[in-house]
Amino acid sequence: MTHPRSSLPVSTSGRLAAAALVTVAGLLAAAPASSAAPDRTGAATAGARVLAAPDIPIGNVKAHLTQFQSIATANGGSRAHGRTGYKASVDYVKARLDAAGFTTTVQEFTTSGSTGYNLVADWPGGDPNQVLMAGAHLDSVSSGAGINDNGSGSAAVLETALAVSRAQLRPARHLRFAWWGAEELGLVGSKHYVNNLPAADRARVSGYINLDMAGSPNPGYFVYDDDPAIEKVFKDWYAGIGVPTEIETEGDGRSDHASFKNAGIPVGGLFTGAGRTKTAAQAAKWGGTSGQAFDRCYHSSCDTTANINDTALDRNSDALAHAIWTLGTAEPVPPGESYENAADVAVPDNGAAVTSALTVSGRTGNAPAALRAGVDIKHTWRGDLVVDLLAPDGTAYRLKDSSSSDSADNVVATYTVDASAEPANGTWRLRVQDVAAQDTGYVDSWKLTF
Ligand code: DTR
Ligand code: CA
Ligand code: ZN
Ligand code: ZN
Repeated sequence: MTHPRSSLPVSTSGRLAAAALVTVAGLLAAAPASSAAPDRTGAATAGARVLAAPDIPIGNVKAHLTQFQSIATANGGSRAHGRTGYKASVDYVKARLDAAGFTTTVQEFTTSGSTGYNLVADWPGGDPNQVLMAGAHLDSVSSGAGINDNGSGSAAVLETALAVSRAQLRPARHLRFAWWGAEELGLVGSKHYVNNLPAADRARVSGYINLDMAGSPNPGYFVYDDDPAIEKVFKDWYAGIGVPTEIETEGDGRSDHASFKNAGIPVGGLFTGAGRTKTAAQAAKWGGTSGQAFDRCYHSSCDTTANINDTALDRNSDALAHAIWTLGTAEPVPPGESYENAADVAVPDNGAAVTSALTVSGRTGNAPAALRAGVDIKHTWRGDLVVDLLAPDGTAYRLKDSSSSDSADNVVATYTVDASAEPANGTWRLRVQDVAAQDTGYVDSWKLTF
């Protein structure tokens, strides 16, 4: 399919000044949103440059669950607030984070006559005025080990934090991870944290991501419908692996993200379902058993390491890492970032079309509505030539038509194309065909400027 050219070529007399080529490792700041409200999430906007997240090894995540199970077994069967099993859980997570280079803080509070503990871990570096947080409640109910609720979320957040350390990530934003106490008593730990965070520090939190029940045995894939930018990062990630998601509708007020939302902080999160029943339509798209609860062991003694769907937990762990890397490292792309191919490609006289390829990577979102295609084709009687830009999916954008009257030499021009329907990343091609006998030439170079 060929799109009509979106605008006349803006011919240039000389070659464009070659814009600096930026490698994948290069990070460039994200253009702040132009909306009235500050873009506190600083979400990756179209054209922002981010680093790709690593895979989170599900084996590592499950090893944390095994630890939580052992802790519960050794401490009277639960990891509930006020029980020794909860503090032992805090000590386990803290020890892993200290060994990985995090700055950890244990915040104490009292509720229901017992001391509670929040664990907060800061990854050194990043903009202290843009703090991206991810958290999970670490406590269980008193009836069981709480492996899905919420060892799953705690383990996913822990392993993502450890992946940040393994990568020695240097994100644009400051990363902070947290494990909350006494969520089951009414979001007590996270409320305590937010209420005791000075207002200036609260304003520095650009987003909070919550995982509570991330590995339900009969899983659904629910994304919190709160902050649009965080929601989009998760929905796009799941769409990328071909897994449909639903909006989490029962979540409002039901977990620790509510403590942050009530303070005006953008929130998001993931959930695989609790005691509600999976419908037939949901089973059709997600698998599992319709008419059965997403987690039959919700708040029960059978919420053990046997009560986990590995695929769901793996996906949510990877999705969380993707969100942390995407939202944490997104930096703006200065105007004029270009990708160039200067290899000569001969254009056969009155013959088959030839192409020259450019690979774009490390960008997020779609190409801009004003993507600039600069071409330099050496060819006598340029009227012989038809020139198209091919998007990674093969969609053709006509840049230049042939002309029986254009006898001038060479095509040195910059065309502006509305490529906003095309993902930025991928292999773009310039396609050139000589459609009239006599006169020959070659593609000297071409570039795309985002
Ligand atoms: N309140 C959480 C479990 C829970 C139930 N519904 C939602 C929705 C979104 C997140 C969590 C939940 C608990 O029992 O810990
Ligand atoms: Ca994984
Ligand atoms: Zn619970
Ligand atoms: Zn929970």
